[in-house]
Amino acid sequence: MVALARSMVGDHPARPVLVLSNDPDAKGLTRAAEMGIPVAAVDHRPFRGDRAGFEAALLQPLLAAAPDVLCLAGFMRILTPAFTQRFAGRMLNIHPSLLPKYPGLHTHQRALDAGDHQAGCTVHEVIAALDAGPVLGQARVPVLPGDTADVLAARVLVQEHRLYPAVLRRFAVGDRTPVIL
Ligand code: NHR
Repeated sequence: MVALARSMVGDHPARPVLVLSNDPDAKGLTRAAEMGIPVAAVDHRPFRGDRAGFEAALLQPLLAAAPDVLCLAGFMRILTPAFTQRFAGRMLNIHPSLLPKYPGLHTHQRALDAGDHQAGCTVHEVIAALDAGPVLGQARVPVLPGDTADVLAARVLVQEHRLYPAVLRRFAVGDRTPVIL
């Protein structure tokens, strides 16, 4: 999120209008506020079993900020089809695997367990089906001997911080040509 926000300066076609979290204690909210970006939080916990209610609450700050593009970054709540439809074609996510490998959770451990020699991250459009939308970019890293999930995750994260800004810069001007790093 900070890498995205920092990238939106100078001749960049986009500017951040809101950082919205489902965790009121997320460090990213403080970081964003320090950068002068409006922030909001909607705690998902009181909405247990009521995804529609949670999303209705998310919509209030979202509609007020009126973003053209939504970027999920570490957002861990599965979104309903009604929500993904509403923002169809303008919501992105970065996922820590080389999709279509390893949609969902625990991607690094799954790559290690499979004996993969490469891992990485993918920016994709968010559709109702989880981690299945059109791919807008990928970055690869080697899997090295002795890697743990945490060590591999840290190596992938460095690439996430390069890839997501590169994809957003294109996407913001309507260019969906995949970015390959
Ligand atoms: N929603 C839709 N409809 N489609 C996608 O592609 C989505 C999405 C919501 C989030 C991010 C994704 C990731 O990059 C994302 C993509 C959360 C889960 C999950 O299982 C899965 C994938 C992603 C995010 N969430 C559990 C849930 O019940 C909660 C897990 C937890 O809290 O640890 O929402 O990884």
